[in-house]
Amino acid sequence: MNPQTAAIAAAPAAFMLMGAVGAGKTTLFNLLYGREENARKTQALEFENSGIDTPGEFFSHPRLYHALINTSSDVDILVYVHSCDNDECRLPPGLLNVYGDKRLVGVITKTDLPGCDPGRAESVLRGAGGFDPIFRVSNRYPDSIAPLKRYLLGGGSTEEGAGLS
Ligand SMILES: Nc1nc2c(ncn2[C@@H]2O[C@H](COP(=O)(O)OP(=O)(O)O)[C@@H](O)[C@H]2O)c(=O)[nH]1
Ligand SMILES: [Mg+2]
Repeated sequence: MNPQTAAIAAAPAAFMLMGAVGAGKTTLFNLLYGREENARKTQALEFENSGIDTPGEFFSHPRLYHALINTSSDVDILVYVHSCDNDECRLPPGLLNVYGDKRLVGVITKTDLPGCDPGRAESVLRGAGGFDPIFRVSNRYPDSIAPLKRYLLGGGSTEEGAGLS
């Protein structure tokens, strides 16, 4: 384990954002930590306190699955980020089975898009894995991420998240 991952793993409840390119992971990550910068294309693992942002390529290219799976071994919560306009959820095979003790959280982003049907997106996620709770957010409306932020950074209460799913 490298020093950065060791620091992450030592945090109370470390989490990792994962999902396809363009799902809104980095925008969400920046909002969670109050970072001002615009999301640029994520080229490598990005660490911030107890969180890790990952490049979408890690999620989508079989050649890179191992990088995602290795990193996920160091965290407590796997956060799958899914854009509301995406009707497909292809999780890297085996990702969710490698470590049985993880919390699996779903986040549906871009709920501001016209035509977004969050209920439908949620059933896509439920069909793909045991994500619970599932949060609905729009990164365009930072207030909408408050329950997720409390869940990930504020002690891990599920009450708010469960109310939204
Ligand atoms: N409408 C809308 N656009 C978003 C939202 N979240 C992110 N985006 C946009 O989607 C694009 C990809 O976002 P990014 O955070 O880089 O995705 P990543 O590849 O998963 O890290 C950017 O142009 C963002 O501005 C959202 O909630 N609503
Ligand atoms: Mg990114």
